[in-house]
Amino acid sequence: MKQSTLQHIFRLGAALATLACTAATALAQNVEVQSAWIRTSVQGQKATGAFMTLTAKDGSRLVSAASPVAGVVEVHEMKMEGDIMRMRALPNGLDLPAGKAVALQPGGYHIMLMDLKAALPKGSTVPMTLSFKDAKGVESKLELKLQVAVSAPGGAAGAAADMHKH
Ligand SMILES: [Cu+2]
Repeated sequence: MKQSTLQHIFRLGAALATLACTAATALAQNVEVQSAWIRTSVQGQKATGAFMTLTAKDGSRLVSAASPVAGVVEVHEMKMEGDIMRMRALPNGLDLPAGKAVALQPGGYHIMLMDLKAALPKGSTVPMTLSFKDAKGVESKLELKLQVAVSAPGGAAGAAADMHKH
């Protein structure tokens, strides 16, 4: 009897530790962002793209993005339809399987910024908020500062492309 009570306490302790751990993860961010950048735009240009590699430890979904520099921000995919490269907004967001690096890069998934309010000069930074939803429907946000660049910094796009070879 005494033994089983002890076990019970141990189990409860373990359950509490798990809970505490989950909460810490949510606060510390489940999703890691690497090689983030946004393409430069000139005065009068209405749209540009933001690119990065996202890795969700526990699996998640990028459901939306927002930035003060653009009136509309959407998560897009780009793919060939016949000879034509087309892009479209992902209606359910971008799936981030647990532990898998998902590359957003020119020619593939990207974050589309439209209705740009000003030119984005090279070397400046752009704030962006990413919104994620995990498998349980719990939402979390991530604030980023994206480097404005002409192309992917440090050959990061090449590395990301290698990871996606099948
Ligand atoms: Cu697009």
